Amino acid sequence: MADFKKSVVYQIYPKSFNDSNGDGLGDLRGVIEKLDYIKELGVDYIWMTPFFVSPQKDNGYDVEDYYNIDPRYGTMEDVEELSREAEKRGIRLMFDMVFNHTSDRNQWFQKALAGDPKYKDFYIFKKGPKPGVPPTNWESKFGGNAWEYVEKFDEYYLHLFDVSQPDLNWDNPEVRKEVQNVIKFWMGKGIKGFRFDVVNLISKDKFENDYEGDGRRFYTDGPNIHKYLRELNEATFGTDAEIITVGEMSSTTMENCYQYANEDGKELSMVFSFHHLKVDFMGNEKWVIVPFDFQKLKKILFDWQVNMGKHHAWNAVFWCNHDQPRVVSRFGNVEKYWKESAKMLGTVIHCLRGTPYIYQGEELGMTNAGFADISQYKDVESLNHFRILQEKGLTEENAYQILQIHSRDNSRTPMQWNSGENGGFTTGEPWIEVNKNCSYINAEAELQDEDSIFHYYQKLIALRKEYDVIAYGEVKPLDEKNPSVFAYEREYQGEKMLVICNFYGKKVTWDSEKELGEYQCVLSNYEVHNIEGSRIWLKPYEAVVLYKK
Ligand code: TEU
Repeated sequence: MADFKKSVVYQIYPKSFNDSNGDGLGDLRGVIEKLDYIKELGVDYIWMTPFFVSPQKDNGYDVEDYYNIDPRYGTMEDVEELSREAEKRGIRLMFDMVFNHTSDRNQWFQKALAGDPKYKDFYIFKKGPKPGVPPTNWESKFGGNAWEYVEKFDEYYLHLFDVSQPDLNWDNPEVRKEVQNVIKFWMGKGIKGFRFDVVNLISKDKFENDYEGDGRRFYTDGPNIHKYLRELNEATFGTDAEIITVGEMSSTTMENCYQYANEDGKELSMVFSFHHLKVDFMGNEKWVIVPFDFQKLKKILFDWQVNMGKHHAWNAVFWCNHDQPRVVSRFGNVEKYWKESAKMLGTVIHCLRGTPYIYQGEELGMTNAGFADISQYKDVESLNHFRILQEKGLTEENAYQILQIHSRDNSRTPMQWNSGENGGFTTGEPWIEVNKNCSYINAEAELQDEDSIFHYYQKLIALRKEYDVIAYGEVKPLDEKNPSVFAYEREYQGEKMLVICNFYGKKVTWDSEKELGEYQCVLSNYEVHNIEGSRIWLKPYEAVVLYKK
């Protein structure tokens, strides 16, 4: 069985990774060219975000054809070569399956719109209560009402995301069969990992107005969700013990995740949850500026760590992905302690209980784009909210300030390979601007520097392989209320690990309940440590990993 507890996953957003043909868009051959770089880092899996045929309204999360490759990314031969070349380097691929919705260009939806009843039932069409009023007041995750009117039927279809992403009707067994066929097809190509996009939204409950929220309580972790996941598991990936799976769980609960990612293996191997990344939101509202709440961050991460452990369920652990701002800009300090804080943040995540995910460029300490002109933004969610914020009365300047912090484009700027033109990403015109700081934040420079963030991530990954306590140990939060220190203990069969991290730029002393001299320091972002007895003097953003057997 694939030991996903000892594994680390590297996420590639192909559009922004490496362009092999100079058209300004990253592609599959570009990924093949960089496999040695990824191998050097030491990861086990590459999660590839969608590169299937798509009109690219949501950069591939709007799938037109699940069985073919978008020519902008390459060909089926390229996928096969990528898989072979990765395998040679001991790396496996994880493909991204978007099954909550399709693109409106998908032939199923086209047939539905043409009036074919079989395919109309693949989607969620409903009448409104009266003319001009949609079936419910639910909000789309990308802004606006979640229903689109189709005059021909005098009905609306549901789209929890963009209007071009109609939701599939999972209550229809034929939809579930079609989805199974897609997975079987990719299993047939030897793919050993799958990520399921917003998969906890597939079982919709009552179609009622939500007067307290945006509707999510009616479609999140819905009534048949566990049944549908078990069925999918049994019919497809569950037949191959080598396959690992991860479900993206939007606004989920821990109780549901105990089942989604239980070690009994009946549903998925692990889950992404996002509560710890809403600590700079106001409730569920992302389009505001509030400082991040460190106490909340710790509380959420520790609650999940401890409880998922108790219930024998497994987390994916992560700070970054293609929907999140860059973590060093978000929780670190780019101006003064860029390197120290990037390494500290990596330490906090990689020593936790769970499978760590690294998003391309995180291992270099890449930072937010900070775009200041709307023409630089490409993301559908950002473009919608730029308009919506101003409709709500905010000034253009305020709207920019919010986008600069929260836009998904912050993480979608091209990978910074070197200090040359376009950071070495393309010889053409990049589809989205390259961050100017590629002059000093880039892979070439970091590969040459022993003290770089890249080499630190390499050590974090190696540490997980070397010490069973990281992969299999229990987690005990330490000094939970401390205003600046993030500390925890791991324990497994007599092995102990202490992870002590200063989350801020001020020096701080930290007192342990243990004699620290008995431990050996196995990793830190500083060379010298100040430890005496049970006390440690932490420098700005210092992280230390101590070990004892
Ligand atoms: O993301 C789901 C998701 O919940 C986020 O898009 C989130 O709603 C948004 O960032 C809130 O601000 C997945 C994919 O990761 C994302 O890229 C897709 O756009 C989305 O699903 C639709 O497929």
